[in-house]
Amino acid sequence: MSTPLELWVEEVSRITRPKQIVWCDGSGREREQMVETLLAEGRTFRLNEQSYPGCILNRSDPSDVARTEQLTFICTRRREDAGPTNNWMAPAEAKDKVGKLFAGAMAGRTMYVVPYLMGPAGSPFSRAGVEVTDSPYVVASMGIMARIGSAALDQIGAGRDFVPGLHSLGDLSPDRRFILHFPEEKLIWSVGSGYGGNALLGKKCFALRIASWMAREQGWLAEHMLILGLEDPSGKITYMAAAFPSACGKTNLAMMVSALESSGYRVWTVGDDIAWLHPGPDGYLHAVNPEAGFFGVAPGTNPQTNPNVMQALRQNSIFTNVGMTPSREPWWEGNGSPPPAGLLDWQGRTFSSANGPAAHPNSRFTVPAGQLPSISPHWEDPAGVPISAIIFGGRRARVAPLVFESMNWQHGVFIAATMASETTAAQTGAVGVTRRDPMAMLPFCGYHMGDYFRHWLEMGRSVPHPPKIFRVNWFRRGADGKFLWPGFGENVRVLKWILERVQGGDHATETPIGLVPTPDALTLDGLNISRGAVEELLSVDPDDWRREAEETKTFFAQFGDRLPAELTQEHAALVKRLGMSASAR
Ligand code: OXD
Ligand code: MN
Repeated sequence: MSTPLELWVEEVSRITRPKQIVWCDGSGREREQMVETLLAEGRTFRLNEQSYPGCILNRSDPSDVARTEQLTFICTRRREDAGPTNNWMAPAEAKDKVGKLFAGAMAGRTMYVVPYLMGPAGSPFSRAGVEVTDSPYVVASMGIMARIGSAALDQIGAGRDFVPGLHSLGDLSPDRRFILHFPEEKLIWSVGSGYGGNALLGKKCFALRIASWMAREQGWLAEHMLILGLEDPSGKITYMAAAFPSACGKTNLAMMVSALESSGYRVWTVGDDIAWLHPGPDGYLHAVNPEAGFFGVAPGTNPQTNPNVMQALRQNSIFTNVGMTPSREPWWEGNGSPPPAGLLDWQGRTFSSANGPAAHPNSRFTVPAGQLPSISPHWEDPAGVPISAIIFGGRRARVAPLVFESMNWQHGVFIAATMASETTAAQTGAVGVTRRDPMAMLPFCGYHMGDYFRHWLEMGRSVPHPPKIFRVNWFRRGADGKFLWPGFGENVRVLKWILERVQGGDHATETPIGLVPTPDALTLDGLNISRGAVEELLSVDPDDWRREAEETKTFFAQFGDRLPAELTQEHAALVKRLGMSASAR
């Protein structure tokens, strides 16, 4: 008798009509076959076998280079369950409309069946998915980003406990591109894009949008967060999770070489993009990284900003939409070396600045996590790591201080729900526009954001030792327009203050928005920064925050009666602390 998985694959192949079906096992031989197929297609190249062994470079279709939020839908029976921040389509309409695009879409192509596990093998927190795709690039990338083959099949067995995901490149036209999520039946459909976040269905589609829905049903959290361990001079490691919008430095923060390493502070990487947080038997939230690789933004990555990943990406990695040097090495803006003569840009043209940058601003590296020098010995711990602090951060040129701490969990949920950030090239659309991005989950929450806030409030009440909640901003600029804070490895100085707060240290001043470090609380030895800059970084301007409070009120209004009363109370309390007049409210 056929298993539910076999039946689904059969059903899908009846619709898409591929010339053949290949079940993937994640072996080295299979990877080699994928590379050979990609090379034959002409948009992929092997890189220098001496300096980048096992690495390839892929050039995507120029119209398919980033997540397309406007083409991403949550398909719930009731529109209000998707909420005002998601695009919505009724499931029947979606299946009818997009089903037509899948009909015969794989004719003449191979259909790959990729069983994958999100999370460490043997962990009660891990979940299985199966992606059916006609893209060998997706198979090769999934082989890095997830655990594919037997690890997943062993978990699925003859059962139906897996998230099916159907993906086809279609004709790659943005006019026929849809990324659809059916959270009620835990199903994903994606057509018309081969780009990572649209096409590697284990990542944003499953591990965030579908998983956030599952997490609410089952009492856990699926979040757009890195996970790191901060080792202190006693050798103790304290784990923190941090949410930042796309392309705001999660990868660099998670992999940081600490500026305070000589005094015993060291950072260990558990994950760089997604955290699944479950209440553990010890009363702490425990985090696992569901992924097995890093899909990071290349431009700006160099031996100073991220030496660990620069080492990791020298083998078995995939580079997408970067430039290529005459010696077949990958090249991107801000990699620490000047563009060599004969450089090809991301579209394969001889590089000329008149055509724009050599590497697309959202070009990426895809690297196996186990290759990272800073990878934590616990990154695949089936029990996850206990989280003591959650950090939320955005990219704000003004207003938000370098760091502040919430007064308690409820206030923490409020400061996370009201965070804003300037947009980046990770999504199609204007760059640099400030938008509210609650918990950095605006593009990834698979249900009504008001219900999501409520779930967060409930999670804090249900765990005996909820993490302390902080907000950071590495991107504040001075009057001269320059960044006030050096960032990167120096960010450990902020993590150290957070660690001290977790350990009960009292170097904090109360302000209307939360607790800010006292001027001498940050360890700044060896850093060339003026006292004035530090004061500016930590300053809280009530006028700015009054404007923030007004904007937040408008932002919250869209959630109607699904906005938890606790957040309205927090807003009112902030307004009071800021001493706003009734008319300004
Ligand atoms: C990502 C993103 O690729 O957030 O991680 O866009
Ligand atoms: Mn991300």
